Amino acid sequence: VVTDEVVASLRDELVGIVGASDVIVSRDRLVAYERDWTGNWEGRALLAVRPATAREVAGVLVACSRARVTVVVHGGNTGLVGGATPDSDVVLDTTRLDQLGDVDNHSFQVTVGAGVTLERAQGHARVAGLDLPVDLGARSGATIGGMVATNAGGRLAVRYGTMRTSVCGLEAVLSTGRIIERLSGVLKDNAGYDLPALIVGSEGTLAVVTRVRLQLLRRPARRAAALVGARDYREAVALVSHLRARLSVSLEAADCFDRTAMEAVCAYLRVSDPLSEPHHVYVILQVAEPNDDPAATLAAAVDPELLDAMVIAEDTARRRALWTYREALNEAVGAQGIARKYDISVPIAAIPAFAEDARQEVERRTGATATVYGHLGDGNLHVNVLGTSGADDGLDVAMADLVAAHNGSISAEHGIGRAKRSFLGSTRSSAEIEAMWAVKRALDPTETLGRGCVLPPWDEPAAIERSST
Ligand code: 2HG
Ligand code: ZN
Repeated sequence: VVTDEVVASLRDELVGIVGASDVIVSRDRLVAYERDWTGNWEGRALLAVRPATAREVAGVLVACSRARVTVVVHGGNTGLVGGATPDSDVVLDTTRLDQLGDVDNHSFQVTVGAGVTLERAQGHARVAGLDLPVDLGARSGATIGGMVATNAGGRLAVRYGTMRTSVCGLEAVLSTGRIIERLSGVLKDNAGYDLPALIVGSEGTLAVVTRVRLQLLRRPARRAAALVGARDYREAVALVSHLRARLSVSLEAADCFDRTAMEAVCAYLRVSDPLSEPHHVYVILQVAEPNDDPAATLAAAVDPELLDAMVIAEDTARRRALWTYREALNEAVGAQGIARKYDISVPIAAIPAFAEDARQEVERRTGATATVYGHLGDGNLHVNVLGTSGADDGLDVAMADLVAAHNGSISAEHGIGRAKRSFLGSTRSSAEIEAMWAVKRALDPTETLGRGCVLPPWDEPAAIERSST
């Protein structure tokens, strides 16, 4: 327990580092940091601090570790696993780490501050005719630092990979106050351990990311999107595999959502299903072409039997409107209540069997119908379950078992955070978790960063363990 005296003297020290206006102590301002927007996570912040440079971050971390106070990093608060929700911690808010570097026209790279939102980084790149290879629905709030810390995936991962693929360097601060800086962006650099790679996806438990060097891509000349109705997941997976083979690099996105999800989003947005008949599964596709007509390419590649159940959007406005059906789902579900969220991945061939097993398991245990959507091309489904008041750990265990049985991962793209840490052992072996703890202790010896996140407590039996190894 951190006493009021410790907090008061820490506050004074932090004011000395960042100035009084960037140390937040009033309760009515702290509440904004204490709750995640899904409603699943709520905690308490001792205070919040808003450093503007890596040096200031270093000062903050040293002061906190010396005072034995833990720190949780807070970007846009769009995470879904409680990783940014404090639990008697200091909140390190990255808002002021907001510099945008010049776009380098030789390498198509840019360096941006951790607190820059995805939308702002996209706008900056687009002025130079370039774009970010990662995109997701929460773009107006999600920060680049948070996306790096969680190795965010999103809708374009099927084509350009997750955040990791686009990070060509970063600057990060350890809890010891040491600053790691690798921002030159040189593509070939095999000098020693790849520390930036280790920090990507470490969810604020190893270091605080302060700046990121990003690889950009040339903005495709023309894009088209399509919504296709499928009979079931088998047909949907077959469609995506067929398109990947036919379209190769033109296919930029292959997301999906089920009928329950379509009904939820139509009710939420007060719109109607764009297809004339209801379907069990909807696939939303995006194709980019430098020269040819992407809509024609798409139409030619789709099985003629499916053409009846397809709408194509060619211009930007219609394409955006079509994507809204998919991107508003998270909010549409949130408007119905607090959902239990499972973010799983399995080999794409296992999607039809997994989706059916998951649906049955949810129905049997809760009586509810799961709302399922995700990134079909990545084998990544988001299973949202409403109306499970209180903790139904039985369902969590059953889902983890199901994922393990299908050789998948309990966290595809949202991370482990606080939500999944007792299940880490269902996807990672004890040898891996031991190695992770060794890394954690080496980089954050005072265990100041991200307490209670990612790694299961050293001495606590895991809720479920992987049977092999
Ligand atoms: C998405 O793909 C996001 O829409 C959020 O990853 C997923 O709401 C969710 O469970
Ligand atoms: Zn997603």
